[in-house]
Amino acid sequence: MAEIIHLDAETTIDEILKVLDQDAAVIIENVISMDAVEALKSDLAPYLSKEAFGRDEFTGFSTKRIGALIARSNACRELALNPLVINVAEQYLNPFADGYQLHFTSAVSIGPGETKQVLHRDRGIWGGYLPRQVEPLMSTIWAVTKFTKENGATQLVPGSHKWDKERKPDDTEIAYAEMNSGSVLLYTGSILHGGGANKTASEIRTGVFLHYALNWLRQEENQYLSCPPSIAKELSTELRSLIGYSKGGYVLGFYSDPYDDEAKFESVSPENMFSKATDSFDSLPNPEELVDKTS
Ligand SMILES: O=C(O)CCC(=O)C(=O)O
Ligand SMILES: [Fe+2]
Repeated sequence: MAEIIHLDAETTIDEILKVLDQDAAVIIENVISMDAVEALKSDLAPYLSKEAFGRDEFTGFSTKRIGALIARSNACRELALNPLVINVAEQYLNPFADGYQLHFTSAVSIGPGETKQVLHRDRGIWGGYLPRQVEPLMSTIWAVTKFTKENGATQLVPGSHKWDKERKPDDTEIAYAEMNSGSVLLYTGSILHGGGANKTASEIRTGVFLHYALNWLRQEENQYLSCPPSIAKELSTELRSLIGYSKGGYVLGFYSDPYDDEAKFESVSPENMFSKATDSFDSLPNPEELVDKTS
């Protein structure tokens, strides 16, 4: 039977990256306290108590999904900046971009009777245009409740990031992300995975999904609408930058202030919207280097 490797929260980033390279999935146990788990539960409860069920087989008719977690939950804001995860995301994605961004936030509650989700690779959201040698995603699922095989723990196929597109796993190659609440599953955009079936009579499996992507890709969840400037102004500069209110490299993601009749704020970093003193990418230090990178 396939297994997902479990490591503890003291494991070095290098060790975690080694397992991610080999399997494309790893569980880090007991990363956050039970108080932090309770805070997540209470932030999410008002939304998960609504009838937010999926609308098709993929999203699941007995599965609830709640987004906009940075706008809606202080506890999720903290999770998004968890130092261990941020370090892994930074290093894992580093070969493919000069930065990374929060790409997707969702609380996913799989209810009793849900059937297993089709196995897929999350990188498919970009429609198959990305070359396979580019790894676009380092994703997390934080266990808010316990994850068991019976209640819908995520199915994963360790090593399938290296498989040909056509290869399908047999049952012995599928592992389940069984973990205690407070633990986190790290997995990449190229691994075959899917939600598990919930065969229990009354247990609900809830995870908080926070996915990190290369900064030159379009985000799956539009962070500027899910967390508009009126809310983003409450966030730290670091978190605002992480969700996309920042520039990637020289010009990626700049804006010009449409309300500025004096045209003083042209082609500036989004951070300018919150602090007029912080445009640090104003000038091009080395034009030749930029030209070199484009060819
Ligand atoms: O709920 C899960 O465990 C996985 C869900 C998933 O992979 C997805 O919706 O893309
Ligand atoms: Fe997925």
